[in-house]
Amino acid sequence: MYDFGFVPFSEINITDGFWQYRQRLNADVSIPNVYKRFDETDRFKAIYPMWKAPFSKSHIFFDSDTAKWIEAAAYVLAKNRAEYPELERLCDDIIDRFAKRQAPNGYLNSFFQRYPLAPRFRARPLHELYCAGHIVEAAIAYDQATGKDKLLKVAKKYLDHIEKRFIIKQNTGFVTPGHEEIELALLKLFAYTGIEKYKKMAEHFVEKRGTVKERTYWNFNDNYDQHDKPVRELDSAEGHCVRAMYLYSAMADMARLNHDDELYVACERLFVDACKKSYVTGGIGSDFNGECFTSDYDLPNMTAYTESCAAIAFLMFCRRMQLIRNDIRYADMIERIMYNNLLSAVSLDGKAFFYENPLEIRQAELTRSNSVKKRPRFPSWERKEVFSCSCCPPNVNRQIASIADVCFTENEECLYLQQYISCEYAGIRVETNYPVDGKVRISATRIGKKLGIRIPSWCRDYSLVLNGTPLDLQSENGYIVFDAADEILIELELSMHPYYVYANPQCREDVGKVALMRGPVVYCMEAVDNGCLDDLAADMNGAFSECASDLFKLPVLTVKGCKSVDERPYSRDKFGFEPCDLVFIPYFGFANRGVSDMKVWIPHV
Ligand code: FUB
Ligand code: ZN
Repeated sequence: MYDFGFVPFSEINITDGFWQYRQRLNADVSIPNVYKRFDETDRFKAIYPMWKAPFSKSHIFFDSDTAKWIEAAAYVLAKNRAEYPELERLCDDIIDRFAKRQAPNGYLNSFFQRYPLAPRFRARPLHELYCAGHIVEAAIAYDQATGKDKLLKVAKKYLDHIEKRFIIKQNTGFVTPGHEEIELALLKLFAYTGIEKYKKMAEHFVEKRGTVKERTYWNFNDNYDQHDKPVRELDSAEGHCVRAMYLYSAMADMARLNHDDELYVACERLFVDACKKSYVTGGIGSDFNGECFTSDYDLPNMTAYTESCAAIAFLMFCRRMQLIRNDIRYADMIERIMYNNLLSAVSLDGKAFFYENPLEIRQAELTRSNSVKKRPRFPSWERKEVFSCSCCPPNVNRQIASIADVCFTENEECLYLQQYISCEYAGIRVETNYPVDGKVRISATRIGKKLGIRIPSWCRDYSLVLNGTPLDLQSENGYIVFDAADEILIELELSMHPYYVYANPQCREDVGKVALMRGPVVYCMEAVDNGCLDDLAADMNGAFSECASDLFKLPVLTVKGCKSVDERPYSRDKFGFEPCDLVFIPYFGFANRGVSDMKVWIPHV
């Protein structure tokens, strides 16, 4: 426990394969495109004082969008600085604006500074500390990538001001932020600088939470922003999902840094509960109202909220948990998120984003009621390049740019390979086309410790060859550990045969249905390939066939299924079906060929 080191993406070279392609698309298309959309929507002008850009729009969390964009760009620069001078120029320009905008006392928030009479740090729901946290994260990333510390100086000065107002003088209108984020950012800054003060500030914000009566939103319960009880007493994942997961991430970091069992146990409880509230795609947040968790196993498909930021935040929490204990559940959840909800958030051309990631689209639902007012609310069925609340696009950008953060964890005895991405790190070379196929070649050159490899929980069938000799080894708690004192070559093959998964019977909408998966990737059916989806069912004994797809970069699956051809609504006899072929595509690729009905969970015979 507690002895795992974080292996940052900056020390790992992604050399090939699925994620190299995704990272290129992110750096070459997505990040520049998000910049353009943010520029058009005044996010960068908003940093100027009013006299310089009098008609520009402004918003309480524009600064967080901008900071996340800088962070994403910095991650690209960290690996390929020479190739992206324009990204660096754009970052420098925005950073200069932030530096000029900062008040002499250190305060920095473009929205509040536009309105000199707007009271600062008076209203808990207004995201000032949330924006500050994102500026801190961006500052660390940019300093690390370029050695330029202008934003870091700005961030530190702002934190001095925050410390003075919230901790020393305590003259603010609230004690803890209405939207968590600054806590994990402070801990990151502590890790980066070693300056104890930042850890203390993080601990202050985390431990005070739920111990003082604070003004909250009039229309939400106190658990909406996790201040209904002290964090150590939290026993279920509640409220706004992004807020919750950012808080849990900070709690996990604190537990690790302080070897704090009580806090870890609270985090573990929250992890277990969040899993019961998570979709097969790794998405969380079943309800649009409050972007919140609901109850265990309440996972509606068409109205799933599953905000992209929430899945990313869940991944962030799991990544921190696996630094405390090498438990396969954390790595499994990371993998579930990274190949499903994370990737569905961005279009295959890299330009557009989903805020919500539904698991079913049925356009006829819109006309079920004659009354426009009574129609249920559905997520958008098309990705968009920008949103008025555009938190998700730069979050997706920064997560993809730093995806190699999830590859390894290590302690003194063992280096664990957690996710299969073609890469090199400290004497280890991983070569794979995963998840296109399941072959992984891992060579280790005297790494000076053991090497553990993860056998994902979805995998029931794998083969192993060590230095040319086939081995029949069972994984222990999901890992196989090798002595790597000498040079070793491991050839692992995970079976990529497609398989069906069932939902817990308490997932009411999925009773009698299955979802198709191949490796870690969830598949779905779209009407554009299958026609009307309502009368189709999976034949559990049917064969599968695969066809490579340049669009999805993963195979399209054709599965033997069946189609109901009976028009009667009911019958005393079982309904008959005719055999047919069902076409499945990777879930992350849905809605890339126009709006189409779509299903992840399908009935089966
Ligand atoms: O409030 C800031 C961000 O916008 C949240 O994290 C998202 O859920 C969205 O509400
Ligand atoms: Zn978001």
